[in-house]
Amino acid sequence: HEELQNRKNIVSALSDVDFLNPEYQNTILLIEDDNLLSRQIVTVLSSVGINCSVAHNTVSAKDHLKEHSPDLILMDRILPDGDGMDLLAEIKQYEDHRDIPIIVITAITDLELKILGLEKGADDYLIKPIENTELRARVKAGIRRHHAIKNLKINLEKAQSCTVTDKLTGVRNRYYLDADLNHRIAQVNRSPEKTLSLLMIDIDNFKAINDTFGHLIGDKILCIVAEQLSLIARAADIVTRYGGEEFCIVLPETNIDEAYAVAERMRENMENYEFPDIGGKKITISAGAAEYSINDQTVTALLTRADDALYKAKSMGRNRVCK
Ligand code: GH3
Ligand code: MG
Ligand code: MG
Ligand code: MG
Ligand code: MG
Repeated sequence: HEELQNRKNIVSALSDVDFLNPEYQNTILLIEDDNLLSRQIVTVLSSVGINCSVAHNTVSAKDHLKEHSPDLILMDRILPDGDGMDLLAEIKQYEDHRDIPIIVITAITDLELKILGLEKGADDYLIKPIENTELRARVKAGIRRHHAIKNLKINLEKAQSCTVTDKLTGVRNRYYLDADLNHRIAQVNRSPEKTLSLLMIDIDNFKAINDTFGHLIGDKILCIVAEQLSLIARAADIVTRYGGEEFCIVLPETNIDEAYAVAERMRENMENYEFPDIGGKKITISAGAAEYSINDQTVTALLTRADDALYKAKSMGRNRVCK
């Protein structure tokens, strides 16, 4: 936090760099073999709070990119050990570096070469001799674009994880379950030797918990149950909240007997768990297990059989697993 504050202070002290996002480092990689020119560029950019790392050839540029992800790359067209255009094409092939804007420095004003560079992924050009104000402006614009893309990606990831996560318990939601099951069923239909099972789990007498201790405590207990189910679930199993106080668990590569055993472990674990929010009182669950059969064909058919088994467990007195 202190470091971030420091960086914010430094950034705001430099009047010319108000465009910089203090959350980011603002580092660029300069690939340039001409010492005089690279010194000019480093001086000009560092005066506006942009840190340059300098590579003098393609080999050291590639080494740098193995360890770092700069906000922008500024590269010379002709390098001692290769063509800058080839290096450019290579950098753009890597997923990790694809978004980094690349500005090519060239003495050649030839139109065809410029077009070739753009086709290989260059984002902008600087023509030698480099004019300091233009250099600053183009680098700033490139970094700004890169930051915008970074922010978009972060927000997109957040949005995507929200749509598949249950807000209360943090486990996957029903939307995710549907998509995942459809995908897995299609897989089993293609390779019938594969197995797939499903558990439908419902908390016993949960209404009484809410009535006795209130909805907020009820919510807390739902979170703990989700956590405990996830604890017993194996790495490949997918715990989802199906709705209310019901959980659905997808068990890939699992037959009905193994599924029953997993459910039984979950049931037993809950039976012994002392809930701190209700004075160490215990809560039980009932579960129905079903294995996907090629006759099911649809998600609904499989869910219905797991639900039927759950209903059986409830009618046989709760705190049990049926298949
Ligand atoms: P059974 O053993 O037959 O399942 O009895 P039950 O009381 O658990 O079943 P019922 O379906 O009658 O009640 C489910 C209760 O779960 C009713 C509802 O208020 C509660 N519930 C559903 N979703 C939530 C939630 O998000 N938070 C809380 N606190 N309670 C919830
Ligand atoms: Mg050169
Ligand atoms: Mg019920
Ligand atoms: Mg219930
Ligand atoms: Mg229920």
